[in-house]
Formats: sequence, C-alpha cells, structure tokens
Amino acid sequence: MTEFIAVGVETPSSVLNHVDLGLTDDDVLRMYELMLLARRLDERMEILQRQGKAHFHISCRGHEATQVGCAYALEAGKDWLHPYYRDLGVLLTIGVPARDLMLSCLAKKNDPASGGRQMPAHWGYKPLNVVTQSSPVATQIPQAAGIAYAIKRRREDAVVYVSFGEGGSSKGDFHEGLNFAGIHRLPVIFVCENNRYAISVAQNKQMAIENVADRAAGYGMAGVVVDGQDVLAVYKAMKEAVERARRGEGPTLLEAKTYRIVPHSSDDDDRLYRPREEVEYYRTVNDPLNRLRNYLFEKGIANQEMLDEIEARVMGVVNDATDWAEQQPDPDPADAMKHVYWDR
Ligand SMILES: Cc1ncc(C[n+]2csc(CCOP(=O)(O)OP(=O)(O)O)c2C)c(N)n1
Ligand SMILES: [Mg+2]
Repeated sequence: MTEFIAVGVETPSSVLNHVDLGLTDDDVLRMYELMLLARRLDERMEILQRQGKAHFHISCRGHEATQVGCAYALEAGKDWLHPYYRDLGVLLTIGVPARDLMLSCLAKKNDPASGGRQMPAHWGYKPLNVVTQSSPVATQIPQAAGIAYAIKRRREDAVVYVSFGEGGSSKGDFHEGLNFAGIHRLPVIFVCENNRYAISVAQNKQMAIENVADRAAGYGMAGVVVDGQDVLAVYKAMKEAVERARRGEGPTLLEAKTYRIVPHSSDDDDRLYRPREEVEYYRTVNDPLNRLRNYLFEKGIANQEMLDEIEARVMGVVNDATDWAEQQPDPDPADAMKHVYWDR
C-alpha cells in the first residue's frame, strides 16, 4: 500500500477558495474521500492483478483530482459519460458502487460493464448513462459527439463528458469528434487528461505544441488549460464548461495537466523512459491528495483525526468490495461465444 510521504511547506494546496465556488466544507471533504477511495481501490486492483486474480490493470493514480473535480460538476443520472480507462475516480464520483467496479476487475458474471467480456477498466454502467468504450484509443470521442447531437436534437438539458489522454488526441477520431461538435455547438465537454506520456512516448513526440487545448480555436470552441493536480481548479473549469454547454453555447476542450505516478499498465516498466526524480515529485510535492490534504489543514476543515477516520471508512469499502466480489460467480464457459459475431 502506498503511504503518503510527509510533505513540507513547499507543497501548494489550491489557489482557489471552495466557498467562492459554491462548495461547502462537506463538499471538499467528500471530494477528498472520493479521491482517496479511487487511490485505495486502484491499489487493491493492482494487488489482485499481481495475485493472478485479475488479468490486467491500468491505473488512475495521480489523476484523482482531475477525475473527481470533473465528475463532481456533472449531474448523476441525467448527464452522459464516455470515460476512458483511467477514470476510476470519475466512476466512483458519479455513483458507481465499488462492488460493481470490482466485478469488472475480476471479470465476474454480473459485471455491469460487459459480464466479464471486456478488459478491466472498459467502464460501462447503464443506470448512470456511462457508455462503454472500445480498446482503440479515442474512439469514444466521436461517439460522445453523437450522443451530444442526439441530446441537442431532442432539446434535452443533459451534457456529455468524454475523456482521453494527450496521446489519444493524435488520432483522427479527435479531429472528427471536435470538428462535428464545434459545427453543431453540441453540449459536450472534451476532457484531455494530459499526463505527458502515451505509454513510453513523451508529449513532444506526439505534437509540436505545449497545450492540447490550443487546438480548440481550430474547432470554434472554448479551450481551457487547468492544473489537474488541484481538484478545486478542475471543478471550477469543468463547472463553467458544463454551464456553457447547458446554456446552448457549445462544447469545451478542457485540458488538465496531470501525471500518472505508476507505470502505464501492469504490462509496462516506466523506468525505461522517465526519470525517477520526475515521478517522485508527483508522488510527493505535487500529489493531488497531498495538495487537497494541505488545503483541508490550511482552511481548518479537517484535522489528522478526521482524515484517519476517512481512511478507515475508505478501507472498509475497499475490503468489502474485494471480499464480496471474490465470492461472486464467474461467467458460464458455455456463454463464451454469446454476443460474438461470427460470419460463416
Ligand atoms: C489506436 C490504438 N493504438 C494504440 C493503442 C495501445 N495504447 C493503449 S493506451 C495507449 C497510450 C495512450 O496514451 P494517452 O492517450 O496519452 O493516455 P494515457 O494512457 O497516458 O492516460 C496506447 C498507445 C490503442 N489502444 N489504440
Ligand atoms: Mg498520456
């Protein structure tokens, strides 16, 4: 289990004040709990993969502020989500129970995403309008534009959240989805979780620009860059984008500068392509949980005892989800070909 390393005064908290954003102290504590739950559940899923119980793991760790900040600005059950594989924090914040997420991780029969057929982290959850994704990166982007087009044609009030990495923004799907959404002024927020690497490929090998969001001008939409380690900054930017979309003012390309603090997936060794000092900086000084924890202390919203209580509650949820999901049935082998297209 990752322990937070003690942080010094150099760790920033947030440049913003939650009260100015319409958030209560309880909201900020809830954000902290969701971020911690995402991290601890993710750590548990990695352990299960190492034990041979899950066949693959891809992590949200380091992205928690971006994910919780974004999803906190959405309306559960009304808005639509096309999350990408790192978005464990988005799923938890919108209200998917940890137990259901664990069913996907362990490829169990009652996994709500696909009955254990998809890879882990190919989220899908019908009751909360979470649309499952395909493995080729960025395919969710034009799909999200399509859902937003339907929402607009039906004159509904919902908005669409879709996320992807900066590497995914090199795909043609990115251009097609954003171009279509810009033309029709669709209620969709394109969130780029820019962690500076697409597996081993650094951002400067993907694009000749500093900010993915600068491309928004080319599609006639708002482009916003935000510090993805600051949950309040992300929430503010996302809330403004959601409000623009609901007012009929069209899409936003929101780029959150973040970092993954572990290898790309359970099949990767990141020591081959990035310096340890860089990873260490984001695991300590600029870790999103450390940043929010400092904010809670600074504003007198929480003390260590309260954070210990949150940690205990979170571990209760993680342990319950693990123990329960491990007892659930595996898919029936006789169903293996169900829903698989076979053209004789
Ligand atoms: C079209 C396609 N090419 C390659 C892959 C293999 N692949 C999976 S994730 C990934 C990196 C994506 O990087 P990025 O979009 O920056 O997201 P991150 O994983 O960094 O969050 C690649 C190359 C894929 N899934 N789909
Ligand atoms: Mg990336």
